[in-house]
Amino acid sequence: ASNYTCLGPDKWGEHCQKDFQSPIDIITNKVKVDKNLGPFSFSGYDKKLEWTVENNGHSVSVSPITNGIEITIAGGGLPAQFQLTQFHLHWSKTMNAGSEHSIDGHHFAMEMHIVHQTEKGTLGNDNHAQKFEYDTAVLAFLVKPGSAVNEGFQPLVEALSKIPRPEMSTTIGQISLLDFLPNEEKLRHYFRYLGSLTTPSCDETVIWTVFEDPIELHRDQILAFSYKLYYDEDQKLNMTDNVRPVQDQGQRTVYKSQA
Ligand code: SG4
Ligand code: ZN
Repeated sequence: ASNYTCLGPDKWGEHCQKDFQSPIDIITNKVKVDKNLGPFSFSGYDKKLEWTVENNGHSVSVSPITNGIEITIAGGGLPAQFQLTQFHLHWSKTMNAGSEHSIDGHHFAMEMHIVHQTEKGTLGNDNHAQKFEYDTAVLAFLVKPGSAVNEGFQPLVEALSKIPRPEMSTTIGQISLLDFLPNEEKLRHYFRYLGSLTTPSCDETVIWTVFEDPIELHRDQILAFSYKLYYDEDQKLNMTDNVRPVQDQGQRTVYKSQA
């Protein structure tokens, strides 16, 4: 992860040296099945929208232009409804190094993070008032290279050449998240643990969901991220390996939805 956010992850501040950090390696024979981890309800995931696509200097961030449409998730063992804010990706030129999470030590080509937010401290009622610090729910999808072009994802790939440098942005449309996510049956199978943002500030406020079933993109679709995007104004540093190394699981348990 050289040059990732100017200073490498080993030089990130003390907020990033705590005990509940992300990503982690998920060791499948240690996960615990949790009956409360039922299916998610997705709302607005099927809506064809325009999206703003921005090179923000460490990833490509894709935010919905919602015009009042709410895109939310609930269920899935989450304590509240969470609202979509953006999605972004992490990647490498190497097909087994671009994911942040790993499964039994195995990294994937990329990882997509669909980020959702809720308000802190809104949980429970008067009897059960609970201070709740986890205001972010990230749905993580591992990406593996396949032989077919993923047509649903292609508009995003084509937009990359318009935003080579930091702070550049463009729009794409009419696209829904379901155009490139696994089908709903497959979305029932996921891992769950509590952790952090994977970039500074590294806030320990994230309910992580890592889906078992990877998304398949063509190898060229994956490589486009490394070759079209740059970290710097001079277009000298390809944006690639924007991946934080795995962190200690510590005392945490990783749960799995019921099969
Ligand atoms: C990437 O740098 C995104 O571009 C950031 O999104 C994101 O920050 C950051 O990763 C950390 O998110 O799911 N990997 S992560 O833990 O979502 C936030 C923006 O800066 C706060 C919009
Ligand atoms: Zn991320």
